[in-house]
Amino acid sequence: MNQSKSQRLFAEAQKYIPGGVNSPVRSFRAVGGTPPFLARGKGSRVWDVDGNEYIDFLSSWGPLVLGHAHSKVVEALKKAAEVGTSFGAPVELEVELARLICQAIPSIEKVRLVNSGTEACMSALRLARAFTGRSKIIKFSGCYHGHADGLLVKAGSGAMTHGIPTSAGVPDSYARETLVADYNDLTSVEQLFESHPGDIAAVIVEPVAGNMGVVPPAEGFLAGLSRITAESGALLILDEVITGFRVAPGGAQELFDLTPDITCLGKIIGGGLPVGAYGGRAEIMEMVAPLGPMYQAGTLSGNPLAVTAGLATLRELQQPGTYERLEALGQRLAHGLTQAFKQAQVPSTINRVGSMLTGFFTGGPVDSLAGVERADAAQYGRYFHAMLERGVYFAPSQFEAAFVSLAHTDEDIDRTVEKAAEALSGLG
Ligand code: KE4
Repeated sequence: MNQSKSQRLFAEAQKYIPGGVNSPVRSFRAVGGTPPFLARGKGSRVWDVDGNEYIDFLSSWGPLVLGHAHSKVVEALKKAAEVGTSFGAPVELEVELARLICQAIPSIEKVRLVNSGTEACMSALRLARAFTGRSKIIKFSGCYHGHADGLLVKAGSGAMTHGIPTSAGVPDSYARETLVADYNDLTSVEQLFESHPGDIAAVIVEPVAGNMGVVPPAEGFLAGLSRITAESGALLILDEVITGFRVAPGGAQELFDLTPDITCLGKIIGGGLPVGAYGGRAEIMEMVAPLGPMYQAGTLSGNPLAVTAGLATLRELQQPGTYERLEALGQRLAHGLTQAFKQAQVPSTINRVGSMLTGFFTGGPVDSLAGVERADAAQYGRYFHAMLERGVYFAPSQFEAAFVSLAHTDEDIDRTVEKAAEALSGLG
């Protein structure tokens, strides 16, 4: 595969940008090789600067549920840009997007737009601490909620129940306020509540884990978190940055019949432009400045261009049949890949919820971080490159999700499965 222009650009990029990328996972460190510099996308396809074409399942890590350069999104953006890009003053579009989110997700009575999923989760945790007056939060190992200091934390050794930083520059004092439980393990949550009575402000969770690869919630896990938080006066925060408007019109909370106290959103609600959001019950959201004492702000929050792309995307998703189509495409891909792995006699587990899925290179079940860690990440890397060379772009890490969009066709899926069978047979 000719990558000469990408290789030249990657060398040039590394002169000016740390690692040559503006987000670490794009660097291909997890799978090796040179990341193709992409030049354009349309529908289910992307092309790199060397002219190589790919069926794209990275989907910009989730936002492009309509596919690339959807005509409705592009046309709306062109019109919006002609009347200005940002005002730093309220505009009608912000009200329309906020109303659409509140109508789609009943647990959200009021919502604040921000610029990223990180900002949404960071603000939600500050809000939970402001509302409860408590300082500790619980997150789950293997879940990711953006790069705010207090969330770059992993479980301390057995004896310690408080977290330790996973990143340089995060003070131990910040990490100590974060407790880490095991995903799909309610006992680990109950133990933390027992060891920190009355001090836990919130539990934040990906209702379908996407950041260790896709790990669905075990039966009763999410309902158990609702019960435990309600009984203890802590808040339940669902991080639906990936699952919001992805797995159902009302997100994972509709799929699993949950009523969280706060929901974080991102990705799809921006349609490929920078939008995040956090929202919840009115009595909680009324803590947020300028109404209440919890401060949060942003120059470009609710930016007219970003909101335009988000509105165009969500309105398209409201067409009848879209979620049935996403489910059918996701099922077709998971089924085909399962057959391909079986035929090649490669141990695998395909985890899927709707149009988000991961093929783990390990026998199943993969229902916890321990299960994920059994996966052969090196073999995944070889498979990833074998697929890239065959014109299929999956996530450049075993521990991420692949996304199907409404732009993918049955032919795209069948071609992908055919290429997977070829790639797997040659893995050795
Ligand atoms: P952003 O700040 O990247 O917009 O959102 C952070 C975030 C929050 N919550 C969840 C569940 C997320 O998945 C993310 C971001 N996801 C990663 C990859 N899964 C984005 C890719 C990247 O970091 O470049």
